Amino acid sequence: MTTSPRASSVAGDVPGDAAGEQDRRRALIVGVTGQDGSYLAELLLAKGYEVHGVVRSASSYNMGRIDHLYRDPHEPDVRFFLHDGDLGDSARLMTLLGRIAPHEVYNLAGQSHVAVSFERPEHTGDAAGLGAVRLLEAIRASGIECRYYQSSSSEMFGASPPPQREDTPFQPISPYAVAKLYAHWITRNYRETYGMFAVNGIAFSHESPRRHEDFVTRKVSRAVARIQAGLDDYVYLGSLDAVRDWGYAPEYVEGMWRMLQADEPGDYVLATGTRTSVREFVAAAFDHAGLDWQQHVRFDRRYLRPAEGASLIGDSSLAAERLGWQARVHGEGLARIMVDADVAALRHEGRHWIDRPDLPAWQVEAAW
Ligand code: GDR
Repeated sequence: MTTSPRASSVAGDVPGDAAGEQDRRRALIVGVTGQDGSYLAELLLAKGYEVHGVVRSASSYNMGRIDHLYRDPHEPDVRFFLHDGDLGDSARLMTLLGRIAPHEVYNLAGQSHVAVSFERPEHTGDAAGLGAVRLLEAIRASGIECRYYQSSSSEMFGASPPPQREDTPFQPISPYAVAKLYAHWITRNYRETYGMFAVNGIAFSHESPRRHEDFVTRKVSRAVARIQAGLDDYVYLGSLDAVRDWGYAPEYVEGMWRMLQADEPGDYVLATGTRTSVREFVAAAFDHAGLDWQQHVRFDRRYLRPAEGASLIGDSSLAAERLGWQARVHGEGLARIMVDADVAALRHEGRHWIDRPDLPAWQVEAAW
């Protein structure tokens, strides 16, 4: 079912004020239609929250990942609401904050594709960088007492050698990473200057069957399913030598939530601590489907990046110690989960939210 944001919001954009609802915790997720936003919405709803998502106005809305959370607003106990808005519209952010009065705000929005950021550096800076200060300033100006989560990225470490921790120097090497670094520091600045409970989760790559196929893990798992089904013969990739620390997105949104439950605000690395090269991920994914990857993978230089940094491998011992957070799924286990999901999706045929190859990742990943 495809819903319009307005259709799932109650009149006036605000939930009712019946007894009990006053005490319920409210969260605002900017970027609710993306991979992380959808998992976080599920997590918070399961914890009893009232969840408000900001959805970017568009001629066609991208609701695939959250359709299953939709309930008709006339049904009793609806706790999931969607609102038009985006990180480019400060006035709208102020209005939403004033109406919803959230206890927690999660900024998961913004152009999130590293390669795209070389093509669209200005847009990336506006969305991933300035978007954060618009939201922080809206919170400050509205005087709402809430906790703020900023989705920082391991890409900020860039050329710094692994393992990367909270105190590892940042050496960004892409417009995306530079934009994220601005958002990271402005979040710290608001924490230190205004005493806001504002935190950065420095998340290493986290993947799932909900990943857009413009990212390499999903591109590979989807290709494996299609090749196994006889629909394709090859997948075209760039660097197989790149090394990432790949974790499982549902575990990472739990880490985000834990950061906002801590006694003190702080910045934390979220990572598995394990290294997997693109080649190893590819081999594991094909192997799981009984295929030899070397027969099906072709090189295409269009997928090479102008700059490829050091290996990104995180050390999240601070999050383990202070938040009790630890990643369990990584690398090859992740490849198996993603291949299984794509094989099942293909077998069940029906239209799957995943199947929007017509939309670029920057449009699908999040509402900014
Ligand atoms: P990444 O994700 O840059 O780690 O950013 P991506 O999956 O795009 O690239 C991972 C590595 O794979 C190499 N690669 C390819 N990448 C893509 N997309 N397509 C290909 O065909 C291909 N072939 C090889 C890349 O060069 C790269 O080294 C992700 C995003 O989610 C960011 O938003 C987030 O901040 C970081 O992870 C942490």
